[in-house]
Amino acid sequence: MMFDPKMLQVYLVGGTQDVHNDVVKFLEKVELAMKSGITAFQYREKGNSKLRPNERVDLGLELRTLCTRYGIPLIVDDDYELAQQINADGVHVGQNDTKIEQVSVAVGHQMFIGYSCNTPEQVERANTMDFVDYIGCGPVFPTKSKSDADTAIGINRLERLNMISERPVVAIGGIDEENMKVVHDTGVAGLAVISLVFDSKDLAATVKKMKNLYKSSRR
Ligand code: TZP
Ligand code: MG
Repeated sequence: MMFDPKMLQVYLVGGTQDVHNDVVKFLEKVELAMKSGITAFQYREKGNSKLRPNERVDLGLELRTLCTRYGIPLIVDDDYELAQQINADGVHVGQNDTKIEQVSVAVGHQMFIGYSCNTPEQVERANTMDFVDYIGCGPVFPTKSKSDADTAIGINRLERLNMISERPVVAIGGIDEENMKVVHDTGVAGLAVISLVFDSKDLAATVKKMKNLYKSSRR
């Protein structure tokens, strides 16, 4: 699948650790989110995840089937070998993950590449990398979903990073129903969330609220 910045609008990130290590519940929630209109899904299995490598491949293949059925891209966090094994559309790389140049060489033009950046220097560097398709900026607000998360950057710095970036930006970290509009209004191409969707009491309604932000704007 070719990269399109619109894919970033309602970007769900998650792995079994985000659903109390319950694979069945994880797949149910992911499918409901897809039905409700998320525009991308990133498989991020880590932290306190209990899945072994072969189980990640099996689950990844189920996610591959779901993403194809609902017509949205499957992106894998960091593990480009897993991404290749499950024929993902994209791979997302952090500053402390495998070196992005190495990932780019490994995946070539088979996959699009996302890169986490949260300082002006990191964004300027990403601007020089023609293999980077989008950048992820955050955490915007404090988050409980990433144990090694950096300090929150806040709305003003997010706005500044988005202005500097020559790639579309997806904002991540602590986005909730109260703050999603101010995050959207910084001009970012999309919102990436974990707990807002996985912990929602009405997952379909939450996804629809996120979609509506982008429906009523020209982006
Ligand atoms: N990267 C920066 S913050 C974050 C990641 C993966 C976690 C976002 O989770 P939540 O629950 O939407 O704050
Ligand atoms: Mg990472």
